[in-house]
Amino acid sequence: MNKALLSIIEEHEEILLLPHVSPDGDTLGSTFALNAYLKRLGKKTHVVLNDDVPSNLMFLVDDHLHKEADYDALNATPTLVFAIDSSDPGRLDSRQKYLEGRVSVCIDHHITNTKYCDHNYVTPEASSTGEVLYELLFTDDMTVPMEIASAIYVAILMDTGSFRYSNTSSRTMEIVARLFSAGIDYVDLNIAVYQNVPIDKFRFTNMVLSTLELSHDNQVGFIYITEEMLAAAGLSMQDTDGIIENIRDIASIEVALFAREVSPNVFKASARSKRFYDVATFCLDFGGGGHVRAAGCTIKGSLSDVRNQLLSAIEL
Ligand SMILES: [Mn+2]
Repeated sequence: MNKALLSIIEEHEEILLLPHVSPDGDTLGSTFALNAYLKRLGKKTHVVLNDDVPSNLMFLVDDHLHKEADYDALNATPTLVFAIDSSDPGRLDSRQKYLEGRVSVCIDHHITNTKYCDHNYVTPEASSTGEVLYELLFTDDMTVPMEIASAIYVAILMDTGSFRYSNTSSRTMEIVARLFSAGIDYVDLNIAVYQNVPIDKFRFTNMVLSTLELSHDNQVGFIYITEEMLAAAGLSMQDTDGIIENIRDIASIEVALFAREVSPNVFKASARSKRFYDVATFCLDFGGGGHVRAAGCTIKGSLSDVRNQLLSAIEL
């Protein structure tokens, strides 16, 4: 355990944890791993999140999770707040209000992290926030409690694309070995995370993939979803997470782009690259950010405006 972090935790009895908007496996796995750890120390904890948790990650969640309005009605009095896997306060939406007047700690691995908390544990070399958290809480001679090991495994698994991406290091695999030694049921976890797609989401995914447009000598693939398409399918934006990865799987593709309409004429664009293209810089030019191989931004305009802006900004 990191001594500086432990001494911060020791000074507080009631603690708030904040995962980022559009929660993924890393932010949720890391949040609930830390939540379990804090509970073991006898702390009173709360997790506040406005967005829905994806159905395949619901198993990570416990009854400490609240929506902002429900949590506010509790009149809880935490004095310490953790921001998890969130590079800037915007990733916490309206919940960034909880940083005010409390001791704040950020645990993250985004190179774009703005160090907006009182204490910032940010390791850009780490594959995931799960990996950063492991290094903060444990040493390799310690046995990691099973429920914590399972949650950290999911965090690392999902942010490394199942250990396929270049952020996977020998240290990542050493940590995973420690998690295996803790006795986690990794087959069960892999099935829960990946082989657990509801049939309506599967059919919807195929519909979104059918919007594929190739450009730049077939090296760029663009897909989209409008609010109308989503409403017709009766699904939420959360159900579109991960669809973009299918585009990157195409042999000729270097850059995959996915424009999602989050409100009328406002699109959230996700970008993924395979070998060399820096999508973090690409998205930064649109006011967004992220990692070199996975980044995002928000663009206003009609679908065709947004498509044109994205495709004309790419030089390959
Ligand atoms: Mn992450």
